[in-house]
Amino acid sequence: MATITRERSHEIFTRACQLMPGGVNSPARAFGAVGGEPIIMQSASGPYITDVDGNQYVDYIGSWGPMILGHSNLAVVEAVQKATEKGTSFGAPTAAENRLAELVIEAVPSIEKVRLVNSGTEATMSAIRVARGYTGRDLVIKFAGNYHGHVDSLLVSAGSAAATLAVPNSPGVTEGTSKDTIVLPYNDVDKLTAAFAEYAGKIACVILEPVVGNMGCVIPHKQFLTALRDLTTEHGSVLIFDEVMTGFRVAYGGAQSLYGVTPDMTTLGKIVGGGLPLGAYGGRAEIMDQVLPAGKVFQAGTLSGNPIATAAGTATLEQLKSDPPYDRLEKTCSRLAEGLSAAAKAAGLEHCVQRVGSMMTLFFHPGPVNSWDDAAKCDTTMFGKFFWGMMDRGIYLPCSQYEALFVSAQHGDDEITKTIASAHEVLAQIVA
Ligand code: KE4
Repeated sequence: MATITRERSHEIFTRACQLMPGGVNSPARAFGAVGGEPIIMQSASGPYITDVDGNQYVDYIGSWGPMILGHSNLAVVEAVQKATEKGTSFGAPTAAENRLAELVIEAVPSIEKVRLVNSGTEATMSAIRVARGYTGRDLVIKFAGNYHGHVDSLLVSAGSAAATLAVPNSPGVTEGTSKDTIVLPYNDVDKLTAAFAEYAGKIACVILEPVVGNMGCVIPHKQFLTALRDLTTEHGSVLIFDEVMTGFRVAYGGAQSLYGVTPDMTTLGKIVGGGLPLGAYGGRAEIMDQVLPAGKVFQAGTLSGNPIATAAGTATLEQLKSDPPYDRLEKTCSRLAEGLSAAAKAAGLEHCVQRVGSMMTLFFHPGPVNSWDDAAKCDTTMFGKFFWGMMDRGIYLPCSQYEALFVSAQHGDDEITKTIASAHEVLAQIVA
């Protein structure tokens, strides 16, 4: 195996640490969970990403989800170029926003009206405010190991980077903000039922990842989704599916169309923006008509519905709609899941692989992983060794046991074969 050198990356990262906290603009990419330095990337195409030292990797992060079509998708690049030539931001309504809104409303069962914003965090923060405004209630239920962006009231036992940093409540989140948030175990119907009994009439909304990506890939039990829908309906609370990661990922209509459970509101991000800064939240018209200026719930944004971001999102959704990659992804990803499991089995390692469509996780835990309590027992040291062994063989996995990996429509047989072969080599070496 040729030795990979990363001098240029080290140089740039050293400088970055003098300029930006931890040298990064988001902790998830800081490699905190796997040790070592993050690698400075410079370009990406199809299933590949290339670092500043010229090393190429099969990319399973895909910008943490948006790149389902693969990097530098021609139609997306051309749409962005064309839009840019007309100007980059107007701060005025455009027909392009109508087009993206139509695609979202047509695709997502729960959405009758939608508001475009600039990130998944903005989408979830806004959806909670609207749910509180619509119900006149304060309390929010979320689930341990679920991450919904850096919303103050939800940074309580968040998953993703916060979970990795083992910081249940981020400094700076006040008691006042977190006192209205109830944190329950995912997939626990009894605890959910008990919470509704205890706080009857006070719960504004329940927000969850309908397939969790932020404690690794954790799959909802059917009875959990049914209980969520029944209890929120019975108690007049708003059910919010945070589909920032699962939207257009696990199915074109998201997890709600895959499982046939329709929430009252949905938040979107990542794929809906085609890799540019764009999020969205939507739901039943009677709820969304509470949003200013139709209603009184305030929410605003200078760059909301930005013409370049909407161009990238529209080009992405139009491709997913006209040539859905989901059957192909199902075949590619089941082969990858089986291959990773076979490699861990051959090395005699306790493990399980959990997958929904083209998002999956190899857990170093005997499984099943149904909640944060299970996920917290994973062998994260083993994951760190696995991560770097794969990295040095040109396979770029998510840099935490508590992140899902993503496969794009551009990942072909060669990439999957190389990944599985590398996993066999790396895990055999670790246990030798
Ligand atoms: P953004 O604000 O990062 O666009 O979206 C927040 C968010 C909301 N909901 C879910 C289910 C999410 O997964 C996310 C963001 N996901 C992380 C990765 N697990 C983004 C990576 C990062 O923070 O750098």
